[in-house]
Amino acid sequence: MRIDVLTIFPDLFTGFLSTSIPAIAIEQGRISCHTHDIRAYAANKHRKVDDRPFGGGPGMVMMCQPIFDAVKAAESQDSELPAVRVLLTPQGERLTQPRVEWLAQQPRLTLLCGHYEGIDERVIEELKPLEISIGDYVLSGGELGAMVLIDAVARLQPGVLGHEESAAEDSFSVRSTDGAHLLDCPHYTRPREWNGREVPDILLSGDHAAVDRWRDEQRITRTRERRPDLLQDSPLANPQPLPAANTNKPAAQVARAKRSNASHSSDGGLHGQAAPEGA
Ligand code: 9D3
Repeated sequence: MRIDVLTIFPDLFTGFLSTSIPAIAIEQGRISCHTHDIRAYAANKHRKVDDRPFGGGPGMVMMCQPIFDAVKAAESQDSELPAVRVLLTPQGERLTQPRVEWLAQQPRLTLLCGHYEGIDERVIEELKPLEISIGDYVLSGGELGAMVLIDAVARLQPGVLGHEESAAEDSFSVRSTDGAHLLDCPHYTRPREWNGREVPDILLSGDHAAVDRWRDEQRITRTRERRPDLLQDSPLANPQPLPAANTNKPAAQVARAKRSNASHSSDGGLHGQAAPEGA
């Protein structure tokens, strides 16, 4: 997959693209990533890419011409590869894992990062990008959104994750037998006791089937407590009896096992921190 990023802050991408999963995907040749400085396409000699909004109001608006020319210049490279254009914008469709999976299968992405108050609507109409938001909070520009998207698609390219190849096929989380997305179970490593806290006995039992049942139960109860929206129509939303989840055996016998850690808080995983008003 080829990715072109159009931004007025190309430097933001250098550390990101040379680190961790994106760097591995690039080194393996699974993706290539090319940043383009929109400012380099400004037709005026002051390299101005924004102007005051018609109709008045605060802030500046990104001009059509530099953006359009930057997209055309980027896509004229390797032009046999058809590009899916993506505009990162708070007005966009919320990015979800099914959308990430679709994007990860495209041969080429052109990611357009806005800044300032926004982009002149006419160049959006002309380029017809898919408009994507990464969540309901205010960023100062689209660059972090582009990095989120690149990271999410890079790790889905075949061979990028050294382990658990199934992660590339499935989803952002484990799925129960009825298809509901579940949050992950808690994880532990050495030492067996730390700061007076012990690893749950079941994980030290050597009984792999019992461990699998315990992890399923943890996934289900955590999802109920923290993200009930993920269960919406699933029978797992019903607290009892616990379905057998990914096994054919009842999870009930381990459901009330001793809990020596704080993974069953009733505050939505906030660890005692109250959510701000209106959250
Ligand atoms: C406070 C400014 N807002 C006035 C109502 C509008 C606004 C303009 C530009 C808000 C944010 C931005 C810049 N954000 C992005 O370009 C962006 C973004 C985001 O802010 N949140 C979530 N996802 C994304 S993707 C791109």
